[in-house]
Amino acid sequence: MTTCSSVSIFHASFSNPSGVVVNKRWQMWMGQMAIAAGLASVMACGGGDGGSGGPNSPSGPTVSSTGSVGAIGATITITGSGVSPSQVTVSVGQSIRFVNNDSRAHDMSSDPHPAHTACPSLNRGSIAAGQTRDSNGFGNAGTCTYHDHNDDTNGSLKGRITIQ
Ligand SMILES: [Cu+2]
Repeated sequence: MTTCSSVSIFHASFSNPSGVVVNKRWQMWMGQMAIAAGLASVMACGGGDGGSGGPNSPSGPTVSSTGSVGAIGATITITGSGVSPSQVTVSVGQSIRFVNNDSRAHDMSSDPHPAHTACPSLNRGSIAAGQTRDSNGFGNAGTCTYHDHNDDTNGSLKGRITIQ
């Protein structure tokens, strides 16, 4: 059990009736300070569950995934020359569609390589020649960049998606 004695100390000092006439404004100010201090000590004592979002928490994705395919906001075609267009803009909740018109497979994946963690919506596996693949929906506004995981240093197979 956690001890938070400061709360009861403050409570005692203000529940003790006194014959001395105290300036009312001063009394109210002291009361507010006691409440503030009491709340602060409760919050300080209440910790210990580790919480989330603290400085030691692992950073999540830059743009979350809705977990399912949304309306197609943009179509990106892959050929032997690379991706086109390399920069597109879609709305929050929408997906992008990759059309692989090249003669080899491409594995379009979120940056950074090889973790692929920034925009998990994009990690939809290898797209065989002639096939089409839709991303999952983008869950919030932001910027997603991607690469071909099979050819991660090829600049013509990198692109940028702005979600707004
Ligand atoms: Cu990769």
